Amino acid sequence: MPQVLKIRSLAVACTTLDPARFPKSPWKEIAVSGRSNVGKSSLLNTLFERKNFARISNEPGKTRTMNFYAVNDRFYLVDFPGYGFARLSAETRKSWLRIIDAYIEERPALAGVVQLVDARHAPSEEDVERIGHIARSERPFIVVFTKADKISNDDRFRAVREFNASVEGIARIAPIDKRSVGDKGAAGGSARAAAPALFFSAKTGEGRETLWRWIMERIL
Ligand SMILES: Nc1nc2c(ncn2[C@@H]2O[C@H](COP(=O)(O)OP(=O)(O)O)[C@@H](O)[C@H]2O)c(=O)[nH]1
Ligand SMILES: [Mg+2]
Repeated sequence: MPQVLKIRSLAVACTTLDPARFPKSPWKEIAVSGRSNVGKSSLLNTLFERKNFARISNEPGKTRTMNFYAVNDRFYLVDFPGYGFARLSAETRKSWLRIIDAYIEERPALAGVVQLVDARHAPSEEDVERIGHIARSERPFIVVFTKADKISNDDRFRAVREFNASVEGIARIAPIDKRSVGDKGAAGGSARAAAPALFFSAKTGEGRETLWRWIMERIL
């Protein structure tokens, strides 16, 4: 099993929404998707062990481009614009989604998608829409419940249950590390088809190693 990644080099390779300017290198890419304020920048900084590499902000909607982060001169983590930001015009939102959806469907280098949802809340309509699109694309994906330090263990059962209820018929998840949620958290029956999920905290570092492991398996 791949080991947790040691970050030797980290660079912003490209920030753009123009597909013509996406990197031309043959490196694989892992995309990170989630609504504004879900904790995407905090998660990236935790993965990178940097205080403020990806920008953390209380003002949602800051990330307006796709940011390609070159890791160890070997692969890219691709930071999508956060969605669900009310102040965005319908026009802007539509054009973002067109670009992101095309990227998910067509980008040869894309090796997996990390979809973030807030552990405290049921997925939003837009979360469900995004997850549906990712699932239909048949890309490997993982669901990461963010801000896990803010919920109790019992609430983890609820989060997984509620998530699966919200995406029923579209996708299904089962926690990777059953120890963190107990056996009840894992879907029984046709568990083979379930996408992996994990709980993550930028505060405690929970989930960091498991997420790196999943990423490394995709890019090897
Ligand atoms: N308690 C806690 N707060 C978090 C965590 N991750 C993010 N936050 C807070 O949630 C807010 C939004 O985080 P940010 O990373 O900027 O979200 P983004 O808009 O998705 O990039 C900030 O106030 C963060 O401090 C976490 O794991 N635990
Ligand atoms: Mg951000």
